[in-house]
Amino acid sequence: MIISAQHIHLDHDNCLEIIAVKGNSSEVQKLADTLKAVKDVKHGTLSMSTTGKDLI
Ligand code: NI
Repeated sequence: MIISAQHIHLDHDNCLEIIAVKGNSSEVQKLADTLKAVKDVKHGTLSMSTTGKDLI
């Protein structure tokens, strides 16, 4: 479900990872929660959007 990942070195000790994913919202949420729970991950936010295609 991961489409792309960008890795940026903020300083000697900190990296910024920007990961684009595509898929079911509950699975995307689960992936975000899993990544945020990884050791040494200091901060994580999830931003979601939709094409509206599968919305009723
Ligand atoms: Ni790095």
